Amino acid sequence: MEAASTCGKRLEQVKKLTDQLIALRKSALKGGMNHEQLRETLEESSPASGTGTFAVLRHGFVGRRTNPSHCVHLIVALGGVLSVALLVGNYELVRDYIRRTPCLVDFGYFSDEIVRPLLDCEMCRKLNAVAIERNLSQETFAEKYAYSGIPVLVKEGIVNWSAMSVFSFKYFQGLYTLTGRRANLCQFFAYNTEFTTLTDALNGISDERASCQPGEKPWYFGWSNCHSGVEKQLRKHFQLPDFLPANTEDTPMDWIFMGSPGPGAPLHIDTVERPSWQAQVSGRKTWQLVPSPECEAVCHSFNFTVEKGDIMFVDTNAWYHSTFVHPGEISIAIGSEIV
Ligand SMILES: O=C(O)CCC(=O)C(=O)O
Ligand SMILES: [Fe+2]
Repeated sequence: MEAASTCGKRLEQVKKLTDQLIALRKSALKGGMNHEQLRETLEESSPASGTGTFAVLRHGFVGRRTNPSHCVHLIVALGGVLSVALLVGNYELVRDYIRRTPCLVDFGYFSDEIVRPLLDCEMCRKLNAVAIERNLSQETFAEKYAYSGIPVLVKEGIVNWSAMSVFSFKYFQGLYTLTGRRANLCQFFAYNTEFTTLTDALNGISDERASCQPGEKPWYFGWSNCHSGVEKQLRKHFQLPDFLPANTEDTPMDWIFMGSPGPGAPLHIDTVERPSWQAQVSGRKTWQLVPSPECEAVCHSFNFTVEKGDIMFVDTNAWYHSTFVHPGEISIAIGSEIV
């Protein structure tokens, strides 16, 4: 726990190092390495390579597999190793170092920024607000938003979901008592909590804290569900948004983000396959979208607020994003990637 909070306090250092790593990536590309070689170098280092784990992980920095006690030394050591490797032009040094590292997912955060293909900044040029739609049709969605990188907020997009009255902290607590610790096989994002697994978070947050009683610590966490029994239960209470094309296949992986008023997810970019929708079932949450570094000169950051009943759609692989929950109800949001 101590190490985890130390990691949190180092976010500024992390940002500095990320900038250095971006510069490193640019130098490596300039020096003749291509994106493929960079990605291979880093992916080969992962014990999970070949298993598809890389593609499934969403947020490298706070992923389930993080070993927080290693992340501070890694951040520092990695900067050193990469700098030396760059100076001597020895990329194998990087590969060897990564092979031995036990802090895979923390490293993944940086490696994503280093090897992420550069974005085509046309997608965000001139954009300085989220697009707002009501009654968004499947045709308009497909034409304007599905793969354009343009984020859209669909006001009152939730139609007749019992999730709006059923989902609560207590509901999820009850749901996951049935699964036991098997629920922890999927990803958990500790964000603004001291827990390392979903079941610890659900069991460790008292009723008083869950309902934001005065003097209680704020909390916020997220997880993906890969338990089929839970999926069945959840899907009784929501459907895929109407604006998704009829041939959209269901993705089995639901993502849930839940927490009290205060900070939500810290600024990050994802490495998932596709853009995602997210429905605000309870509370009010503001999203901050920030263009990736290569687009900073032509694109802008902006915020937008998702109210209870709204559905947003954004390519979380293309925009850095963070969230903040407004005072009032706890925030509960559910979503998935489009197929
Ligand atoms: O809802 C949140 O707080 C963060 C969600 C997120 O990071 C995502 O969907 O990629
Ligand atoms: Fe994300």
